[in-house]
Amino acid sequence: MRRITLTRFLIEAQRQQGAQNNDLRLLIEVVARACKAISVAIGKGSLGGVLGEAGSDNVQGEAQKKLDVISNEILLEANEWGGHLAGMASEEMELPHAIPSHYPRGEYLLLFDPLDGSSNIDVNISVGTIFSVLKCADSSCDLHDHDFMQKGTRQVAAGYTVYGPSTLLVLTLGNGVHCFTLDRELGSFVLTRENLSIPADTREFAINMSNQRFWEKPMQRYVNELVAGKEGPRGTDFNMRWVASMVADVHRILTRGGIFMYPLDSKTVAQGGKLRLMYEANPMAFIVEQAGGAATTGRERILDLEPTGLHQRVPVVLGSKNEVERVTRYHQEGSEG
Ligand code: FDP
Repeated sequence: MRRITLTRFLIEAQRQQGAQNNDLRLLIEVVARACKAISVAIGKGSLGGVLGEAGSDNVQGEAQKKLDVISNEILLEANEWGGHLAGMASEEMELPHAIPSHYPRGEYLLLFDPLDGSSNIDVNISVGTIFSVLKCADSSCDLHDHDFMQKGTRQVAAGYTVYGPSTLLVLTLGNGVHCFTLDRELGSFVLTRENLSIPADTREFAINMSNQRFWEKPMQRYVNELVAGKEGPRGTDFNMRWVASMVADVHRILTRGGIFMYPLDSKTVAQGGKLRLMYEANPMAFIVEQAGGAATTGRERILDLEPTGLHQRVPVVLGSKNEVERVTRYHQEGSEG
């Protein structure tokens, strides 16, 4: 079997596009290398002394796990010195992280959620890293939040890793979505699925049902119809899955279809939703659209949102196109009625 490593894949993609962007290739390789180190730390579990609380809160006021802090540091350290970045921003840091002045600066911006689903880490359930790559309009001056606050359509690359039974890297450079599996013995990511495609129809949905009473009416209507199954207006039974790690739930959707929803609810409405736009919703929306799916807030396309804050939160509805369109239609009908 022909083994295509991530490096070979990136070089060949670069050649096909006729572009010589070595910095973008270096960036993706460095992120992938950092994710290998995170995968090793997670894999050690209790033996590595990495489980449990760090004893601090992040910018969102959420308790940080030791592995949140470790993963953040691994990504920062790996990406600082290569000369490919103008700066980084992370869920775990209130302010952007500038490249130290003794290193060269490049034209890219890297945003990441270093350990998504971290409430699952202590129970040995899949977690992941999500990242988004943008270009910096002006890499010569000091970085501010607004340098990162670009629409999702301006992403040049996005990806996530899943640290599960195997470690996977799912990547888009704006030309389809491709999946690499970490060969743990050789330490390299190997292409295992090309051009992932999300079926337009599905009978599987993912949502935290315990929030049902807090949702808006259009979401109540949509989920009630799914739960009513064969006897309801949809005339068919639906199945539900909720891992509570966005990376794992989204990866299932990229593998076999489905719809993932973290809608607006009365508990999170004041902050705009639960999930973060810049390093969760935008990269996942880019990936999902590149695989033929759709991603909205229930009202608007996620990639078209004009960011209002580096750590902004938004409602998220993504996955199989026909279901996402139905949810969005119910919201539009709801606001008309
Ligand atoms: P976590 O807080 O554990 O990092 O990013 C937020 C997130 O996980 C998503 O990965 C996940 O889909 C969601 O929150 C889980 O939310 P619930 O706790 O409401 O189930």
